[in-house]
Amino acid sequence: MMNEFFPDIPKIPFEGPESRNPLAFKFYQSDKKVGDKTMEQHLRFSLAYWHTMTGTGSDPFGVGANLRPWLSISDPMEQARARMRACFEILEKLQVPFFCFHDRDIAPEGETLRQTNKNLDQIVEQTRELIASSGKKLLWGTACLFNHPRYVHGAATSCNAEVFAYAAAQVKKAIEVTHYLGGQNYVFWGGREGYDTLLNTDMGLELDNLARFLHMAVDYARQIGFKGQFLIEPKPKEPTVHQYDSDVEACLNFLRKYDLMDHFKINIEQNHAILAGHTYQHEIYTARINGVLGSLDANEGAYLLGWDTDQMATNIYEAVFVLYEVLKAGGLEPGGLNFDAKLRRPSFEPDDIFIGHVAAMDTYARALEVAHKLLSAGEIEEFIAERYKSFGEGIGKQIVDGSVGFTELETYAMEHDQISNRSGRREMLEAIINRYI
Ligand code: XUL
Ligand code: CO
Repeated sequence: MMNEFFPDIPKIPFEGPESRNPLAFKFYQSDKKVGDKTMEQHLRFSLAYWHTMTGTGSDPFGVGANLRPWLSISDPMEQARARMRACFEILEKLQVPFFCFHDRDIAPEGETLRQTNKNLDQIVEQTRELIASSGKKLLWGTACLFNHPRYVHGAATSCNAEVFAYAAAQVKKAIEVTHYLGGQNYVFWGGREGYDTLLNTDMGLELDNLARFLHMAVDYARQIGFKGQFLIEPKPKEPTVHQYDSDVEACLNFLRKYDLMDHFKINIEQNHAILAGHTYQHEIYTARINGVLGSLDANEGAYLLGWDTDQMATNIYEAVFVLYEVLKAGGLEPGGLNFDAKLRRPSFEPDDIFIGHVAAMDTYARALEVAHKLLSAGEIEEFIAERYKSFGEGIGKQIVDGSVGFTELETYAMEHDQISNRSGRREMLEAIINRYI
């Protein structure tokens, strides 16, 4: 490859579980079949531009520590162009088929909105060429409605109508760009759509306005022929004290109340799930049984910290339950597994980009194989079916069919009041899972 940014990194080979090479896959083989699909088709891995390319390794206590070859370029547009080329080199070497970005990750803001859009257009043209020559794809696009001070009170839920208008203009452009680059989804994470204190907040108006905004987005997308899937990404807090899209159930309530169910599915992130006091599996399961599982932001949060650490996922045990849900849902397409994850600040060398992604890709590949075996063997599913079998016969079936009410159930209970239950066997089930891992 000409003008490489990472000349010492080869295309990552598969070396198998015995390999000690951090720059080799132990489990991920893109063309390996698991059931009726290849690993690549099941997992649909995606790079998150904001963490992997634009992220500097700063934290609230320190400046950026990341060593990145494009950071020595001082002109912001030249740097943006170099970074985009580096992104495609990383995608190629890692065999990651997709990427995701916010508008402001890929091109710098200008003095005016017009200038900002011009900057964006230039990088988008370059991106389109790189997509065409590499075969890589855009999983989703989104707009950054939370970084600039104009969004201090939110964007679609700002108290200031001028901010609502500006945000609309920004999202209009971001949808156009996503469409132009063949994006398969468009994401709304409610960056600052929430409140800091109820003392200054009209929550009813803010939520109505958020719904108005999303309806306008859907209408505009259809007008320009964008056929991608719209996704909402829940998160309960951070940066605001309370984010409106706090978890999958809150999103479902919002989508139903405002008649948006036909247009939206949900993009679920592990770290957001645990901040909401749920497991990742709980959130995916809830989305699955409500028909709104759209895509996954695949990362891992620190259980001892109350904020969004966005770590690369390396916990196979948890990942098994993620893939179990994905397989039960019949897959993620057009969604995918987006590594919304950043390296720890001390992992600042360029190689860490590759080492980190290899670690996470192997985690999900291994988990996919375990989950597939588990589901094919059916031990867990059979146990659950047996546990609920009373609803498939006799009085249980009548309850399910809707042919009895309280009066009939009272008559039944009078005759059957000596009830016996059976053990839930949690420990036995956990031991079964361990046998597959
Ligand atoms: C923030 C977060 C975002 C979204 C995209 O916590 O997860 O990066 O994924 O805006
Ligand atoms: Co995310």
